[in-house]
Parts: sequence; structure tokens; C-alpha cells
Amino acid sequence: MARLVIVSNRVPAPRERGNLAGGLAVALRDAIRGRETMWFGWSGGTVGGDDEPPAPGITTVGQLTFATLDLPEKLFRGYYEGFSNGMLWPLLHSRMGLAEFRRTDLEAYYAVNEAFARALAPLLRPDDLVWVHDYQLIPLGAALRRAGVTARIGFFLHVPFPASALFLALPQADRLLRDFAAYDLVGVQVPEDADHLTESLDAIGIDAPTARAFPIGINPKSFATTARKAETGSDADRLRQSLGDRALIIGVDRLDYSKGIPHRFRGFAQLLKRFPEHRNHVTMIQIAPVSRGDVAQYRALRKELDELAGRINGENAEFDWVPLRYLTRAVPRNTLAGFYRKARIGLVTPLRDGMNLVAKEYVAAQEPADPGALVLSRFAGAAIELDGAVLVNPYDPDETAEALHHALRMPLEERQERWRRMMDAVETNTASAWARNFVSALEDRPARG
Ligand code: ADQ
Repeated sequence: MARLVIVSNRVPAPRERGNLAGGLAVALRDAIRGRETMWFGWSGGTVGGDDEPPAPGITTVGQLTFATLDLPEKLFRGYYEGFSNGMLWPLLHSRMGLAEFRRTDLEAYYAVNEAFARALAPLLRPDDLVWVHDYQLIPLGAALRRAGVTARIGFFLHVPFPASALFLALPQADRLLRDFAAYDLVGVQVPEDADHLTESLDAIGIDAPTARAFPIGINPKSFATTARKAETGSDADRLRQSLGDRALIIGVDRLDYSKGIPHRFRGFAQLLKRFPEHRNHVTMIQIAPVSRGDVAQYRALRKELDELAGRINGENAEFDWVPLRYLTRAVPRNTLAGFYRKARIGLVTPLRDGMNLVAKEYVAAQEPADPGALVLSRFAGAAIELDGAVLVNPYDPDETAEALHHALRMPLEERQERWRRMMDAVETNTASAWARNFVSALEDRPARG
């Protein structure tokens, strides 16, 4: 079996390497198991000056080798906070108004991708399968080819790809688009992203491999088990006691403007205003740990949410009921799973989202005999598979309010029927199926060497 080489900006932290606990590692766990694997990426550390970064640090845990690179501080900022998160993230989520382009950031982005390629190329063998992840590393494939790498290289974009009229507003968009041609396989979350990328490539006449949809999933069995166990834990118990017999609506996201959290708060406020029978009978909890706190747009979002949550509670609370509980603290994953199971409604309303795994986790956490309902944005990739959700346009708080009203009154039979349909989808497109499908599609590509 060919060796798998995973490349992502971040690699699992040393304490997670034994059991591969977080994020992408969970999704890739089954693809890695039983296969020689190398995982290459940024170490999380920076070095001063503009010098060439030191050689990658290499550690091996069983069949898995981690190779991590320190990056020069200034270059890292331009690459990560500047171009990746300040320009590409808003652009790819169709929020050009929030994007900030600086030529120096673009150059830092390319310089880091070149540094990654220089450090990685000597570690590669011709029969490796190289799998590059996400928008921070679009130019890596081309940089590896320039360094003489002939191995098969695939790329997966975790976030959406916007319509070409938008993407082509990016200065030097053609340079980035040309980089896609170096890959043997390009994967995106849903067919619409594939169409959009193809449209942009066609617009400037680039012959890159056709992008294909590989919708990412979760591991529903283990998530359901976690939720079942957590349901009887002390956190879930405290939550239950604090709610009394009120229904719970839950939102869980990174604090990110793509997630539509202010819109969601306004939708909840509209529910209380237009359907007052729910007042004092429903509580919403929003868990949104701060992310990318160094970027101005994220600080502005935090301020907006602080004000909005304060206003909604000020205007609606009773002396014995606070409608909205808003936490910017992180909550452990298994505690969250127990909360999902307790919640009557999962409220997931991104303005744009590649997939959105919270939606799938909410479904997997439900009790089959008495499942909650999912209210989901039609602009999340997950909406394509989860057609048993109550779909909303998150820009319209009234539509969200109506969906919540409908979901709160949904009869058991309808909840069961909708949940079964969603659970079937979550059980079909699991994380391991996703990784397996991508790796085998890459393996099927002809070798270049
Ligand atoms: P994210 O934007 O981070 O991911 P999402 O898919 O919802 O969004 O979440 C990823 C993971 O983070 C989930 O396992 C979730 O449970 C966890 N998470 C989210 N909020 C949390 C919180 N408040 N506390 C604890 N854990 C939390 C990007 C893309 C998505 C795409 C994924 C995977 O933006 O569209 O679905 O990658 O490809």
C-alpha cells in the first residue's frame, strides 16, 4: 500500500497524537489506520528574522510520522492572518466586503507555500499519495512540482468556492487558479463548489483536473455513544436542572462571521416577539468560543454579539427567565454531545459554510425514540444531504422565527421521520467513507513519474 502524506497548515498537537482527537485528525483516523502515513505542516511555532526556517522537526508515533516546520514570524502573519484569513476566507465565503488585500500578504502566502515545498520535497517518495488540505495551501502542489515531485498530489478544499464573478475580483486570481493545474485530483464539499471552481478556471482558459465533490462527514457511531454517555453526566444534569421544563435551542460554532450568529440571535428575538406563547417556555444557548481574535473583523463581530445578546435579554428576560445564554468559552466535545441530545432544536444558520459538521453531530446525538429537530441554513453544504431539516434562508430573521416556531411544535412522528432521513445520510457519508473515497480516487489517477 502506498504511503499517505497529509499536508495541512496545522498538524495534531503532540498531546493529541496518540489517539488523534481533534478536527481533521478525527476525519482522517480511519484512512491512516493500518497505513504508513506522514503528516506535514506548520509546527505552531515561529522564529525571528526572515531567514530560511530550520529543517522540519520529525517525530514518529507507531506508523505515523509527524514532520513540522517553524515559520519566520513576519512571513507567517502575512500568510496566515493576512492572506489566508484576511483575504481568502471572506472571499471564499462570498463576503468580499470583509476582505482586505495587501500585495505583501500575497507574497508571504506564496513564500510560505514555497518554504513548505522546499522542506517537504526531499521527504517524498515517487509512489507516495500526497493529500494537501485547504485554502492556506492552494499553491503547494505547483511549488512541489517545481521542486521536482512526480508523486500523485490531491487537494481538498474544506470551505466553499464562490461564483466566478466574485472569485475573479481577487487580485492575481489567475495565478492562484493556475496552481490548481498541478494537482491530480481536486476535491470540494458539494457539486456547486465544483461548478464554481470549473467556471473560474474556464473563464481564464486553464486546463486543471475537474473538481469533484467529496462531502465530508463525521463518525456517527462514536458521536452517538459519546452523547448517550454524556447525557447522564454532571454537566448535562446541571443544564437540565437549570432549564426546568423549558425547551432548549442550541447553537454551537467558532465565533466566525460566516456562521451567521447575529442573524440567528435576531431570528430568536423574532420568535419571542411574533410567537409570544414560547416566552418563558424556551431557552436558547449559544456556545461560540473566540477564534482568530487577532483579526479586526472578528473583534467587531464579538462586540456586535455582546451588544445584541445584552439587548435581547434586556428586552425579553423575566425575573425568573433569561432567554439567551451566550458563552464565548470553549466547552469540551463530550459535554457538547450531551447538550445536543438534550436540545429540542439544533439551530445551525451559517450564511455560507463548506459543510458544517455541527449539523451532522447534532443529528447523530439525538435519541431515536424522541429526536430533536434541526433548523438549518440552506447555504450550508450539509443542507444538500440533510433534507429532513427545516431549511431556512438565514438572512431573514422572520423565516428563522417561523422555522423555530414550526420545529418547537413539531409532532413526534414528524420529528422521527425527519430524523431518520437525516441519520441515514449521516451514516452513509461518514468521515471514514470521505477519506477512503478521496484517497482511492487519487490512487486511481495515472502516475506522472
Ligand atoms: P469549521 O468552520 O470549523 O470547519 P464545522 O464544520 O462546523 O466548522 O466544525 C468543525 C468541528 O469543530 C466540529 O467537529 C465541531 O463540533 C467543532 N466545533 C465547532 N464549534 C465548536 C465549539 N463552540 N466548541 C467545541 N467544538 C466546536 C471547516 C469548514 C466547514 C467544514 C469543516 C470540515 O468551515 O464548512 O464542515 O471545515 O471540512
